Amino acid sequence: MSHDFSNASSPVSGQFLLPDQDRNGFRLSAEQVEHFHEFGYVSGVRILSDEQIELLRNDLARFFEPQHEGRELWHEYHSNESADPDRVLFHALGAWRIAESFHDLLWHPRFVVAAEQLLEGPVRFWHDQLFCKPALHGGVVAWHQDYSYWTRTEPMAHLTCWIGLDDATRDNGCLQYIPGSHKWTLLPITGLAGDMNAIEDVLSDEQWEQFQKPVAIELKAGEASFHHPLMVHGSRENSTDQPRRATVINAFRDGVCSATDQSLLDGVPVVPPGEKLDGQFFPLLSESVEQF
Ligand SMILES: O=C(O)CCC(=O)C(=O)O
Repeated sequence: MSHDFSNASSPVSGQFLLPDQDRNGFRLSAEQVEHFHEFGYVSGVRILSDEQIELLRNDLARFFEPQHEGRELWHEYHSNESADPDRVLFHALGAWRIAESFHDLLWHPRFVVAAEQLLEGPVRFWHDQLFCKPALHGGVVAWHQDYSYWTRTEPMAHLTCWIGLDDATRDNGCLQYIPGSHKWTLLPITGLAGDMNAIEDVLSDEQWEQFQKPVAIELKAGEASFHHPLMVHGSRENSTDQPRRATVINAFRDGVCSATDQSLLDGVPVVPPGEKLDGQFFPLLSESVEQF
């Protein structure tokens, strides 16, 4: 059995920690928080140093090898989530269990401090995701709202933090948002890979109008974009000669509960409906609950 880093509910190395006195320096400005509430996202937030990007990229490279150590620990692993071999979307959940770097990243104070502000409370881990598009034949991520995949947890008090491991540009398929769509109601699931525009079938006329004005979130490697669980987002193909790799942290405010009698993620024991999510698979990322 491989080493499972989910047994550690705090960082195991010093690679992603920063001196305590710096914590306040990582706070988002009032304007950034206001932007998040008004438009549903805040982007261009620096999280990783060059050394940290390199650590994560090295571990990520291992995950692409079919026989890699720890492969039985993934909650989900799709070497290509699309059905088209010429449009590849690597998508996997559970990297934090397999590599020290992806585990310790979750407690990165630059992420945690911003997440506490946006969630207005202590932050707990939900799950991580890798979204990688290879050079030349990288596939799309279809327009979707994250919470449409998460209704098995409630109340909705969730947050997504997308962190680039490469520069993300319009050309290589950066994230795109429909600003203000976080104020829409919950839409049904219409797919994550393959047909980028499948969501169009479920939009009202008013939503369709707004849908015509996406914004492209171009970021430098190591920068992040945070978005609301109802934000409609997606990304286009990568036809450039460089990969577009990203890691995503999904979190929620402490207190979110299970809303299902099924396992929440492959390999995770059932949490009965109504019971708070905590323990091995949903660690607290904030220093304490009492600080709030
Ligand atoms: O990486 C992408 O292009 C899409 C990411 C995404 O859908 C998400 O973070 O929820």
